[in-house]
Amino acid sequence: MKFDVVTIFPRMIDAGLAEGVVGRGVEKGLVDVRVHDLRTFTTDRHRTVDDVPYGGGPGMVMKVEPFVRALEAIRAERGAPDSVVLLSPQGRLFDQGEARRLSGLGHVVLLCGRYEGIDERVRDLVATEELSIGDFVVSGGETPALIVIDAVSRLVPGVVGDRESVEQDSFAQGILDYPHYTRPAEFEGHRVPDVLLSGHHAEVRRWRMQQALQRTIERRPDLIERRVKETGNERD
Ligand code: 4FN
Repeated sequence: MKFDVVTIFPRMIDAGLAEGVVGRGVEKGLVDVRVHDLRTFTTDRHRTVDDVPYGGGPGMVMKVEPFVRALEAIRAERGAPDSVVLLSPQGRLFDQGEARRLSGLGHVVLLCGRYEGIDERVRDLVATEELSIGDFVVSGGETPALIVIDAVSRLVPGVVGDRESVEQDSFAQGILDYPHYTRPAEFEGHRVPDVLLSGHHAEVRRWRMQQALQRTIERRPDLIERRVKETGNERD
């Protein structure tokens, strides 16, 4: 799986990929991330990536030309990507379904914004789709890009170890996780539920399933609704 990230803060992406499961996937060569400093695609002495907004108003807008030149360079070095994603609050909401879809592509480019916004022609001429990680204000597209790389890379075979992938199952099924406990069995009067200490594996499985479903219904009924829509069945 190939990613190219276009950003004015390449070290933010490097730092985010240095550790953890995805970091190991990168080391193993299963995930190939190349980070491109947008400023290297400028042509003026000051390496300008932003300018004042037409029509006035506060803040600065990212210029179109550096993004176009970045994509030309990526196409030349790495071939035509399957998708060019602009990370933006106007995008479709990124969810596990979107992660699964992107993981089926071989080569994805991620464009990160900064300042007040990006010249609309980046959408029209460079991006092929637009994704948002959620409804909140962030300072730039870099942390959203890292989230997308993380979620997609986990679905690339071999990136997540066998042990971790078992844990992933309940997420993949689209419901919340059950409560987890480890030693000690009692901490400041808070005891681990007896069933988990009982050694009755079938009982443990039942309890976990019940807890996971109860929590999902109480805290995220929308996840159950979505499962009904996707599978026509909230049981399996
Ligand atoms: N954000 C909102 C409304 C208006 C602006 C923002 C906002 C970074 C360049 C975009 C935000 C959220 C999810 C990228 C937010 C995302 C961004 C994302 C993002 C700097 C301009 C900006 C109504 C959503 C709160 C700043 C709502 N997923 N502008 O955050 O890039 O990917």
